[in-house]
Amino acid sequence: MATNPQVLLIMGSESDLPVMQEAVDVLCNFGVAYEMRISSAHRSPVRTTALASEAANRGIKVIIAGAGMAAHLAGVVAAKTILPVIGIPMPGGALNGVDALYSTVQMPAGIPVGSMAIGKAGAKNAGLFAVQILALGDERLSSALQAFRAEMDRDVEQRDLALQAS
Ligand code: RP5
Repeated sequence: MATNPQVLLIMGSESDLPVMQEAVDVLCNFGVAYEMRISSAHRSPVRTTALASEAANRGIKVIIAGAGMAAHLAGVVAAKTILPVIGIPMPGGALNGVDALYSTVQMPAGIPVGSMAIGKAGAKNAGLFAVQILALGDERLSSALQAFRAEMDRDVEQRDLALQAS
């Protein structure tokens, strides 16, 4: 477990780990210290609310919450902290993540959750969005994000050049 984590990732179940790993990989690539926990809004509600309400005092700056099905985790976490909470709707279940998307994105007014897309793309963007928030006060992260964007741009150009040459 990292000392002085800046990002707290919470997932509702261990079954969410393969998707959450995408967010972790981004944080690792940008050298952002994180802590990852399993805690469910319905199976372990007391632990979940404690994790959320204690996060700011522990130096956490951003929380990423991933859950599937009737995904109330991000909303419950957001209700217990004023830190920005980024939600990742998990795929799976009978509706393959559409239920989790609606549950995460359709927060009633007053308690915002920044919802990402369903699944791995959403998890990757959650990691990037957390880095962007941290970059507001961190020149190193700001420069690293600029370099990341430039690299994506170069990659698209190279793929296009290869296509034209084929
Ligand atoms: C949610 O229910 C979890 O976030 C997970 O996405 C989904 C299924 O959980 P398991 O039954 O696999 O533990 O709470």
